[in-house]
Amino acid sequence: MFALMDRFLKNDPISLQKDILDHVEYTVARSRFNFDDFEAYQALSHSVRDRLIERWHDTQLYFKRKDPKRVYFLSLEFLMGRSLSNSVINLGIRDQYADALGQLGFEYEVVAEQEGDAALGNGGLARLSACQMDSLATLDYPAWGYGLRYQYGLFRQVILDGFQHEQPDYWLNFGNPWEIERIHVTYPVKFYGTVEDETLNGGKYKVWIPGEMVEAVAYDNPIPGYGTRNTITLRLWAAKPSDQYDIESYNTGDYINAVVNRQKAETISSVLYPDDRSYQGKELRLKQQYFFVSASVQDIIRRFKDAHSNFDEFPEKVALQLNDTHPSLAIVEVMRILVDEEHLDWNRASDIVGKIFSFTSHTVIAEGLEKIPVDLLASLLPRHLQIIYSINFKFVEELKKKIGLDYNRLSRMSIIEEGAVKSIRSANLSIVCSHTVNGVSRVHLELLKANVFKDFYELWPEKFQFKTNGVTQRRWIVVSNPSLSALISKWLGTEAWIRDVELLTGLREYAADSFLQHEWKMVRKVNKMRLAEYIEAMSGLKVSLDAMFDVQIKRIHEYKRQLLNILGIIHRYDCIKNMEKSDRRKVVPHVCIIGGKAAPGYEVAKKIIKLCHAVAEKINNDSDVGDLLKLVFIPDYNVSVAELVIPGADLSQHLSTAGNEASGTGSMKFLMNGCLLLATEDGSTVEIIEEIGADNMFLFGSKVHDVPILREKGPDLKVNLQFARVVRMVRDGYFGFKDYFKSLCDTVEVGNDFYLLGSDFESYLEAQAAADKAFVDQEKWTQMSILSTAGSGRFSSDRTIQDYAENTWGIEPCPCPF
Ligand code: DL6
Repeated sequence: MFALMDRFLKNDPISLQKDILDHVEYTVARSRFNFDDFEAYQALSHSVRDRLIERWHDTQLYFKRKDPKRVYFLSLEFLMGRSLSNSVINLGIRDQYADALGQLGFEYEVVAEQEGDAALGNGGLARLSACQMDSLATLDYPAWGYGLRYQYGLFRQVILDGFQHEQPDYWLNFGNPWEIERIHVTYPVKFYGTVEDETLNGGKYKVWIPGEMVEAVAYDNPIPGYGTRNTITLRLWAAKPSDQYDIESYNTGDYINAVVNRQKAETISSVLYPDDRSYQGKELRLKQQYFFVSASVQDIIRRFKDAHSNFDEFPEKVALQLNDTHPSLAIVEVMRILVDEEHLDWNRASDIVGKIFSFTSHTVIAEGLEKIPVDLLASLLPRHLQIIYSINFKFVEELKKKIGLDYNRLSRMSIIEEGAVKSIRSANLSIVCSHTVNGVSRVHLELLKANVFKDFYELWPEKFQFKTNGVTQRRWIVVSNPSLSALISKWLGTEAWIRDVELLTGLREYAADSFLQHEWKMVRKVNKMRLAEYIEAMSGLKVSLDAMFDVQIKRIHEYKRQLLNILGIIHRYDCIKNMEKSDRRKVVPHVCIIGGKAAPGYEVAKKIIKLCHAVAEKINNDSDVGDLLKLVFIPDYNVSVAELVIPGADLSQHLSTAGNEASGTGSMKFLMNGCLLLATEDGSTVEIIEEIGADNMFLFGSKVHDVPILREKGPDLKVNLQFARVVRMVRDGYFGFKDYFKSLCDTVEVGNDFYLLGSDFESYLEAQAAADKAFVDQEKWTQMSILSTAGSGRFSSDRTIQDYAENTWGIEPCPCPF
């Protein structure tokens, strides 16, 4: 045992210091007597990585020996953010590193700040994947994540004169110590070409002769669990030119062009598509999807074949999770490999496929569902199109037996959509070929059953489940809010809640305790100070710590209704301006903070950002209003900005029109941090109410079932006068840019107001007033804040993952014992 332990790197401050200095000298190639914060970060991260690698090897070796059933989580997006702080917390060596750095004359926090974000995703779905990886590792599940290693992550948002501009995020510019390139783990990925018939040993098979081939190279990112040695793998694929394929083109004599053409292969993994709600049918996007699933499926089958020879055992060893429809071609790729390459009979292959795939949808709107134009697929993946036709033919034949010749329904359920542009419906393919279809909250599942997937639900009710999303408390409390984390542990008398977050309910019994309340307020105040410093550094604006920090940070979307927030702020401003001076003493000061990116082609969202800046310009420069109201737009919102903003927020706003947010995970992060929520009854909020009670938050707005009725009424809806007044102020140019904002104002006029801002405005203002009233009573507010954290346990991704493991994937923990 000693010999085994002895081989591990040591974690005492002296060994860590030596290690950091060695990396300064031999990895970063700087003098150990002279290096800066960034070089310290590079050395530190390599030192941490060494420790990760030890655990990772052990875990992988153990998995190999035990050969448990594994889950493979396929996602086109992972929004990992920074890795350093998360890794040292999960490895349990943060304080030792802080000491070691301190003795070298560096401050841990300053060094950790040097790391850029890995932003390989857009928003909710992508950050969820990252949280779920953390939970999979922590709960010891034998899991792999698979995705794409984009060279350019989500664009950087730059604001010039209040307008959003996009700049590329070349996040790899300064190297990435958190990945390991596996030059020997490569797979060929084919595109284009033709399909031919082949006869082999008396059997007839299809052979795909590709027109182009690229190489997928693996980059492994070790993901450590907390309080366990288990360290799992997030394997991301990068595209490289294929050596095997085009020797011929070099022989044609045009060497330069041949080299340039080869480099084009790399464009497949070059850039993340920055739109999270609409699907554009672009060839590059389809190439990305197929590239990553093909490499992943080849890798999974190779691993299976290393230990097994009979594919009947495949479903006992493999569960494949489709994170939305983006990886749905994995279904077809598995079929292709089993039938064309492994020569399994079609029915046997399709039986295997039906047992291994599960699918989770993250969307509520039918228009957001992916459709692949048949022409595009025919040219890019000719064999896959044939396979989809065969799957569909068999499905429709079976369906006819069950529902008869109801052609409308048959055509709605078909995987192929006829019409001006004949297309493949990725969601239908995923539902037909998966054993389980999951929604991401209870409301979401109800919506899927009633609308988007109604026909399928009626056919296979047993397939449909929901797993309410969750976030990891390691990242969203322990890493981002260390003082709150320490306070919680102190009052609960244990750190066990970091793995077993339901223990947070233990805080309930102290919620009215004045000592806890005092300490809680102090922690929150320090977090507010940090945020205020950031705001000042970023915008020059000084904000009062006595004000309510009132935050809405998320992607900018009409359905998320940042516009409602801004119109509410205009109303507040208007009220203050028209108030007797003596009454102003009663006003609760607000610092309104908004942040988020708009998809580059989403004009309305970009106008909302501009309006936010125009309103801020007016309010922040109005000395008559002073500290009573400030509005700040935080540019380039990303994971690390969220880690700073969330702990400093008093109130957070979640304003989606009911029935439009599948779940929403931002609310869960705020809740964990003791921030009160002002929200509609949508997605996850409905379940948050069950945990903390409606009187512990500020609810407003139409309910899910009201929305279709209100939309139907449309033009006959009563105009709210306060709403009409604030829209008129924007329309009349009170904030400038009159012509530019005209079309934005049009979107909320009666008869046009699809997201029901006008109908919800009155109730929104009432919720705001209730929040203001509560804020005045700081004792009550603090109690509500403690109760929010205490009730947040259900919203941990640990709970979500355990539910998936037990009820969808059928996998068991496999803790590495050494
Ligand atoms: O499930 C994660 C997250 C939900 O919390 C949000 O409500 C939902 O809008 C988001 N969906 C996406 C869109 N992606 N697709 N497809 O990010 O998923």
